[in-house]
Amino acid sequence: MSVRKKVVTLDEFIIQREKDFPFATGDLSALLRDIGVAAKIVHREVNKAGLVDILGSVGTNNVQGEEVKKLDVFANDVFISSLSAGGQCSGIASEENEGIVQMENDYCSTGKYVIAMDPLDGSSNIDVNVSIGTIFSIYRRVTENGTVTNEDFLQPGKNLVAAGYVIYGSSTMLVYSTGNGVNGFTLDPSIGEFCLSHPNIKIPENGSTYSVNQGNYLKFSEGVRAYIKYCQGIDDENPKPYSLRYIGSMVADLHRNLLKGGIFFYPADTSAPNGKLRLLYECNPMAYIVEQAGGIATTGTQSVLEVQPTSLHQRVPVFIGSKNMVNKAVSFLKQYEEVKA
Ligand code: P6P
Repeated sequence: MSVRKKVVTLDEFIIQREKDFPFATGDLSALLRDIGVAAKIVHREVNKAGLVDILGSVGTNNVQGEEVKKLDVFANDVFISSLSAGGQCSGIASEENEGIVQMENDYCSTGKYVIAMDPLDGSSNIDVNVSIGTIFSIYRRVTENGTVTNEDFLQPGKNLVAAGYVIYGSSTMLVYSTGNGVNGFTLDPSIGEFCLSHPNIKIPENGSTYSVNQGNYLKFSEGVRAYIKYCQGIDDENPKPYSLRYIGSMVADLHRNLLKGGIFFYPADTSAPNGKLRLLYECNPMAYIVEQAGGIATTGTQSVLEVQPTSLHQRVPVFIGSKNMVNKAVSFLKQYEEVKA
């Protein structure tokens, strides 16, 4: 009788990998498990989002008499309560909150980590059933015990101890790295567990997909426009044009490019001099993951992970994905002297 291949659950994987870190205390493992629990709760609600209108539109009560929240507010509340219950996280910087969220109970003010997160990125896509995601990044706090300060969060991405995302799509996946490669887990709703499905993810060095909002084309710099023409054009080096794939949900676009190869870019333009995407909880965590998988993430002038943050919600331009594609894009910026050669 063939023995069914044992699935490795997220919890088992975290515990196994903890042994790779001789000085691991188990706190980061507990934090990652808390994130997994919150992701399952958000998965449940996202998956019935389409039913909200039947059960009660946002802002009213549903048939169970529960207040129906906008899903991004709901996701924010779920992650904050799950992380504050665990005790390892002292504070959160969230896309949904202007300032830092201090963990409620004193027990958490001794937690050694802080988290920057976008609880539900791309939430405008929920109503049209397009994949959305949660993005998180974990730093060791730099201040001593007590309330956390901006200083704990305004650390360059190279200081991250872990980062990851959850994609709520045709299946729900959690992809994360603690600096030792990237692994992907697919939620099996029949057992309520994230199971290892994509071990040791490596992004192909080349790809044939580019992801950019071409609606902004006329507002882009000359170098960016020239690179887009390169992606579309035919020349000896690029015998056939790339395919444009742009979902408008960063997690979905980057997840596809991570697995298949490709480049995603959200450059600066005349109306957004620093681009649109946030450094702390979109660009840094995604850059951490992509670089752990062998790719590159740059603002065009420097590595994303080297940027010294100055504010919680600051934006940076970003070019991220397959190494050779990102380097090609930067070569166009250099050619048009938009970055120092
Ligand atoms: P645009 C979603 O709102 C988001 O923050 C990212 O997930 C996505 O990549 C980007 O904005 C899309 O922005 O301007 O192309 O609609």
